[in-house]
Amino acid sequence: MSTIKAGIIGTGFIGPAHVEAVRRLGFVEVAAVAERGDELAQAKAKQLSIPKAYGDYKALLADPEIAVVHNCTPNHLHFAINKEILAAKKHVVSEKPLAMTSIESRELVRLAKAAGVVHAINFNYRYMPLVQHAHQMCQSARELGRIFAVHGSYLQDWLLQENDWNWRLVPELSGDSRAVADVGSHWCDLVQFITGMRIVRVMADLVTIHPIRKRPKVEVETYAGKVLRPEDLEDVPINTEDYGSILLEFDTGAHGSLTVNQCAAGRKNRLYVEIDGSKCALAWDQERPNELWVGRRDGPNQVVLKDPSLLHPAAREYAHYPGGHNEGYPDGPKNLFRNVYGFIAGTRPGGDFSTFVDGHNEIAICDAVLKSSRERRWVDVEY
Ligand code: NAI
Ligand code: SOE
Repeated sequence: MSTIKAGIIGTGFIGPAHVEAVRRLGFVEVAAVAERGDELAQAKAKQLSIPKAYGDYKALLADPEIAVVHNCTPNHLHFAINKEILAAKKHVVSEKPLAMTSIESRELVRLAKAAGVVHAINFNYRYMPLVQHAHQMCQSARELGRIFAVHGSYLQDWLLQENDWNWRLVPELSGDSRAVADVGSHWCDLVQFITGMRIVRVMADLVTIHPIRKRPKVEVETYAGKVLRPEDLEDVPINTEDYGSILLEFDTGAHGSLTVNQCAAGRKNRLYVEIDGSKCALAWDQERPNELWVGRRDGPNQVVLKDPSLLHPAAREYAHYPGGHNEGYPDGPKNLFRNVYGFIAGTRPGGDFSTFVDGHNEIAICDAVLKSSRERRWVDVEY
C-alpha cells in the first residue's frame, strides 16, 4: 500500500494525539504541520519530527503532497479552515464541534458532499472496543430488547475553580454553549451511535457556576497547569454554562437524561452512559473503558472485559491486544483514523466513521439545548 501524506493544523493538546494515532496506522506519514507563525510551527515540527513546518495553514493547504488535513485548531476556526480544506479538494478530519453554529455546519455538510472528498469528525469515543460491542448488542432486539431509557453524565473537574482558565470560556472562541458543546456533544453522539436512536426533543437547565472567573493576562494551553500569581489575573464575566441538566426524548419514544458538569471535583473525564432495555441494561464509563456492565433481573449481572475473544465478531477489530492488556483514550482516534484512511486507500468499504453529518447533528442538538434553557421549555431539534 502506498503511503498517504497528512498535514496537521494546530498542535496544542489534541493535535499531537492525531499525529501519534495516524503514525500507528503504519501507512500514513505526517508530512507537514501548520501553527500560528513560523517560529511556533518550526518548534512543533522539530518536537514532533514532522518534515515540513508552515506558519500559515493556507501554505499547508497549497502543498500538493498533502492528501488529508486534520483541523485541530480551537472552535472558532473550524468553519473557515474546514471550508478552505474542502475548497483545496483535500480529505478532511475535523475536530469537534464542526463549526460554531448550525447555519455554518449545514453549509459545511453541503460543501463536503459537493467536493466529493472524505470528511470525518473526531467523535473518538465511538471507536473504543466495548462501545462497539454495546452498539452490536443494541442492534439485536434479542439481546437488549426494547430500549426504555438512556441516562448518564459527562463530568470533568479541570474548570472547577474560578481561576481555571482556557479559551473555551470565551464565547467568541468557543461558541454560545460550553459544557454541552464541548463534552455533552460527545455524550449525545455516543448514545445515538450505540442505540441507533435519534434525539428529537430536549428540555434543558443550564447553569454558570462561576459567573466571574479570573483570567490570566498571559495565554494558557489546555491542561497546561494552574499556578499563577493573583497579580497575573483579571476578573472576567462568564456567559456560558459550567453545568447542565438535560431531559431527552428519542425518535423511538424512549426517554433519557444527561448531566454535564465541568466543575465536578475528582471527575477527570468521566463520560458515563447507562441504557435500560427490556431484556437487560448496559453501562459504560470512559474512565474504565475495558469494562462493560450488563445488568439482568432474572440472572446474575455481568462485567464483559475487553477481550477480543469475548467481543461481538463485528466489534473484535477495534481491540488490538488480548484481554487484560488494557486499551484506552489514544486507541479511539487510532481506530477512527484506521477506518477513514482505509477508506481513502480503498482497503475498507466506508460507512464506519463519523462524518460532517454527525458533526452537524450535534450542533443542532446544542442549538435546541440553548433555546430550551433560555425559554424554559421543551424544544424540538431542527436537524
Ligand atoms: P489547544 O488550545 O491546546 O490547541 C489549539 C492549537 O491550535 C494551539 O497549538 C494553537 O496555537 C493552534 N492554533 C490556533 N490558531 C491557529 C491558526 N490560525 N493556525 C494554526 N494553528 C492555530 O486546544 P485543544 O485542546 O487541542 O483543542 C483543539 C480542538 O480540538 C477544539 O476544537 C476541541 O474541541 C477539540 N478537542 C477534541 C478532543 C476529542 O476528544 N475529540 C480532545 C481535545 C480537544
Ligand atoms: C476538554 O473539555 C476536552 O478536551 C474536550 O474538548 C474533549 O472533546 C473531550 O474529549 C475531553 O475534554
